[in-house]
Amino acid sequence: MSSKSALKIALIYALVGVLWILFSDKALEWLVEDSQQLTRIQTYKGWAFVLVSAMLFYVLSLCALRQVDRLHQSDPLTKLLRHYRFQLYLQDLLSEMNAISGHVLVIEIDIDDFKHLNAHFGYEKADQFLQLFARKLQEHYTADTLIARPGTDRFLVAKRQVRVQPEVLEEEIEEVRQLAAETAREFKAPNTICMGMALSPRDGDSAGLLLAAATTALNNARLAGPGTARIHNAELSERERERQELLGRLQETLDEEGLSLVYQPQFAVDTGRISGCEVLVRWNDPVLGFVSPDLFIPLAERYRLIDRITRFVIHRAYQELSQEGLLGSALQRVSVNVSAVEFSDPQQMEALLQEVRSIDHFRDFLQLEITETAALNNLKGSAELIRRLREEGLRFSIDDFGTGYSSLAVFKDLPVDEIKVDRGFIHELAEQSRAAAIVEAIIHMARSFNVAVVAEGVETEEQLAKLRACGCHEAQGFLLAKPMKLKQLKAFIAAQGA
Ligand code: G
Ligand code: G
Ligand code: MN
Repeated sequence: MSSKSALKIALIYALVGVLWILFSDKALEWLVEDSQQLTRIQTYKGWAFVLVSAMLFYVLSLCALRQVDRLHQSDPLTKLLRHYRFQLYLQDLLSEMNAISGHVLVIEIDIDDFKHLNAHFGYEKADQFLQLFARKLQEHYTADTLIARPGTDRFLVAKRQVRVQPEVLEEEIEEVRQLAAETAREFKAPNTICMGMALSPRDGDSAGLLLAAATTALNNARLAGPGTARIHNAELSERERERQELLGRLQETLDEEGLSLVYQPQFAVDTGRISGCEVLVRWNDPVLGFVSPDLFIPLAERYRLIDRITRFVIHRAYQELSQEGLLGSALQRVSVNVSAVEFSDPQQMEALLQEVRSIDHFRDFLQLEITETAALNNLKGSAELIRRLREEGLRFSIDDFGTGYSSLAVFKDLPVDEIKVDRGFIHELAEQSRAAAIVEAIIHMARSFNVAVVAEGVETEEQLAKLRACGCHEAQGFLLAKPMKLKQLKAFIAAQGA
């Protein structure tokens, strides 16, 4: 950039000089005939040249320096790039990546309802919000990612993109969304963000085109409502649109309390009697039909609806089971799944605890199930949280035990009541002697720590026999009972008692 400017100045100077030399003497000779006068005027001409070139230098260097100034200006609030510089750098990045057939991803971000943030918190606090979000963006991306704040509550990101599959781009969206959510959480503000994404060269191979595509995508996202994101390419954003539709439907269903529950009994291996049950949520939508929890649970986790689901499940399970008189008699223990997202968020766990306190009678029977990876993620935090929840009278179970990298830490550091041996081990129990040895060792260890063991996903008599031989306490699986509705559960329990 600077060498180009310098060259331009030198060329203009050289051109003016050459023209001067070529034409000024000729003009003088033509105008002035007296040679003495000519010599005197020649001297003035020399002075005039110095004056003109000085002025020329002044003008040219002023222009060049102004450009440099503009380039080096960053946003004083966030220290991010200004729009102008961002666009120049983006063009450089594009030239570089176009040359090697690479991709550049541009994300344009708009903070939803920033006006409200300003009005509610005041400008100073709102500024701090922007600063924090900017810092999170900077920390999140590598140093060669371009990040700008082109407007009050607008941000721009441009980066080299190696993998361009839809899932990868969606992950990008998700990560930025997470940064915004963290920022909002720290400020206890409800704000979300909208995002528009564009990818070169598909959506544009110049800075101008690519930015325009990102802005179009952002505008589409904003039309769809707060918290949404759009990828410029129509086919890709179709998936995002479908997901938003599903999310909207899920929200409505939650408002109408339209989800339902099924219960899967768990059995004592030695007596074959029901020892408890796991509650599983179901979504049977009048329009969409059956929607698998594997689809909507991750969606709910992502859009912060999961705590509402958990509270619903706890409440409804208590209602249903106590209404049928099953609590305390046939069922001594009811397990409810708590997602990793909730477990790692103190606010959500506090809300969950409130819910549990409000139905005091349920506490003696309720057991929370969290996956092993969630529990081990932050071992110290988990241990404290579990201890606290147990003080409140809740029991704790570790789901999918054995799938993490440091399962033994569960025994060493977590005060849990129960582990559920992952169905992967149970599945191989009959064919694989190593799996059997591992399960046996787990059961031994659990016994010595006074932790109950449930084998999950028991599907064959052979597996059950092996578990019995290993001294496993309890089993759950299709062989013994599938997840069932309340009425069936009642009948099942009645038949067992008979
Ligand atoms: O049968 P099943 O398809 O229900 O469950 C699929 C997945 O969804 C399992 O991993 C299960 O743990 C999870 N799941 C089912 N019900 C709930 C629930 O109420 N809360 C949470 N967080 N996960 C659930
Ligand atoms: O542990 P988690 O909450 O992920 O387990 C609940 C899931 O396990 C539900 O989807 C339930 O339908 C499923 N499930 C229950 N019993 C069995 C079984 O015997 N085999 C398999 N494959 N899945 C089971
Ligand atoms: Mn479970």
